[in-house]
Amino acid sequence: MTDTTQAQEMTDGFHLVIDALKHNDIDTIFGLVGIPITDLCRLAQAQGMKFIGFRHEQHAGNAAAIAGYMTKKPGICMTVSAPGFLNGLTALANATTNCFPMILISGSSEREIVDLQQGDYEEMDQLNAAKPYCKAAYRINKAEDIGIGIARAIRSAVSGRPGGVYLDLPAQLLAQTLDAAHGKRSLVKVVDAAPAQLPAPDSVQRALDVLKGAKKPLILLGKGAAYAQADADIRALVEKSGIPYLPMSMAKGLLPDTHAQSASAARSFVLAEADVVLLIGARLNWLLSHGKGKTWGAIPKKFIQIDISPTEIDSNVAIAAPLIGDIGSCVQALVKGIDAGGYQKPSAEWTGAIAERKDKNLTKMAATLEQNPSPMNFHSALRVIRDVVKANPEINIVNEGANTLDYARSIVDMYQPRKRFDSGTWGIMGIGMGFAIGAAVISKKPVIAIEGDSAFGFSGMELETICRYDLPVITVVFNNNGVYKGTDPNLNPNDPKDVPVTSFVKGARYDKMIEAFGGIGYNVETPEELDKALKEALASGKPTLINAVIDPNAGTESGRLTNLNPQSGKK
Ligand code: ADP
Ligand code: TPW
Repeated sequence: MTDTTQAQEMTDGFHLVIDALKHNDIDTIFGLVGIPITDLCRLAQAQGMKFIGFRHEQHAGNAAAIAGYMTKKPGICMTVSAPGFLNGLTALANATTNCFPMILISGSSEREIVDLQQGDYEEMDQLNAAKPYCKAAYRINKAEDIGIGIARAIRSAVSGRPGGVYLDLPAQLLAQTLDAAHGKRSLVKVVDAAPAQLPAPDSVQRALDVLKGAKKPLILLGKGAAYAQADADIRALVEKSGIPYLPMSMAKGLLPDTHAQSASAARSFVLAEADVVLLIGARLNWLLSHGKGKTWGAIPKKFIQIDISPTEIDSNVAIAAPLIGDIGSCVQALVKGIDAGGYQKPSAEWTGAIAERKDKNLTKMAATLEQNPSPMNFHSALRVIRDVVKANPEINIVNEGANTLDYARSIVDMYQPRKRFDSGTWGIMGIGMGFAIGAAVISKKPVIAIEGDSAFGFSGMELETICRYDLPVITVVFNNNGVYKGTDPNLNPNDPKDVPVTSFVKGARYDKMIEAFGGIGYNVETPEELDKALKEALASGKPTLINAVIDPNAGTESGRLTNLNPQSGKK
């Protein structure tokens, strides 16, 4: 070897992956280590990135997904091959279903062994396994392609309809070496990853014409609207148009839930009575009864739909005026049209009828919320959380369960955008601790995770992660001794001691779990105790779990999903 080659500076796949992420301003990795990802994560930390290590990949993936939703930058999850990858895949699929941008990066076995199925350690054809469950899947085979591969993954995750991307990194790729100068040149900075997509002028005109013809218009805000970060434009549209609006659960807080035009407390009434519905980043899926049937009443509807994905249009019912583009640009175009004149605000007859309904329902709800049954029920416990969030609107809320989800969604008002994270499009259980960790790490603000006892169980081990990173996460377990309720009978005719299919250990003390990791546990049985525990936890900023004892008889099976539950009510 000559002196010049000896002096030549080299880099390798490990460094290039980290360099490429940092080059694109990605500063956090959620993951779980193992060969060869351990060294990649060590290097990330040594190079100044934040690495958050989890106890199960699904929760690392969920944290990455919610980070993507909060920031419009893809959240990164790193796992090992086969089982680690598969554990992360649920989160990747859930992210894609919810339109959250994330990238699952998994180490993988060498192609020649996988392709001949020669039985490597944790061998799996991960690229093909991932493809049906994500927006895009790529494998990088050469170190000099790492820059372009990561750029492609980032752009795929955030452009158009956001979603999950899988990136396959065979172990030999990470070990490959490359001349450092060549490596540096191979990095790609993604320019304008999610470009504005302007709606066509005739689509805007068509939408305005439909709006102008409306007698009883309604705006539906979905989590796409929250994701878009077009908060001021959306407020301008709502307020200038004077149209009542309904937020979908994760769009709560985009405008404060206490806004005069919010029709949440008259939801069934407005869905049934409206004649024109403007959907902004909300799909007409099961969460909106597919845009038809009893929920939507007898009044014929005309829909205007703003979405970035053209194929979303007419997915369930005919859309009279599609508006394809990014939400910011589409909403701005509508506001411009309204400013131009010729638009009249909805009649006092329509807004007055809604106000009347709201008043009636709110009075009824207030009476229910004020009751103090013993043991506590969902309402009296959620009243306390509602008041704490009202006093501390910067709090992030994570929410899953059946009754716990349904009641918290309607009782706990939100005041700021992108502060509510829940079971989303799939109605999935298991997002709790992953979302809570992601939200705490990204926002650096407190999180209250409102968890059914069953829901909590899916990710409960991540309490250790919360304690290890000393995150300001307050988990409130609504403990009613079972999946849904805690009162199911044993149906086994042959064994009187058999366990009912939905029941858990009675009187379980989830608060003791967090104490094992140095966190603070509370067991509360009254609203006053819950209030005190929440306030102490907020003041301390310490990882806390509050075991809130709820009447096992409270709630219903499947929460409000009883229509999807053919057996419900037949017992
Ligand atoms: P929700 O569950 O709150 O009703 P969905 O997840 O069903 O909301 O709908 C979100 C919609 O928003 C998706 O159809 C997605 O394509 C769309 N979307 C996401 N981001 C944007 C954006 N920046 N501009 C336009 N549409 C978007
Ligand atoms: C991954 C099915 C829907 S809701 C739920 C389950 C298991 C738990 C309800 O009990 P919980 O709530 O949390 O105690 P509550 O408030 O009524 O007391 N597996 C996955 N996702 C879903 N949705 C299920 C199972 C389910």
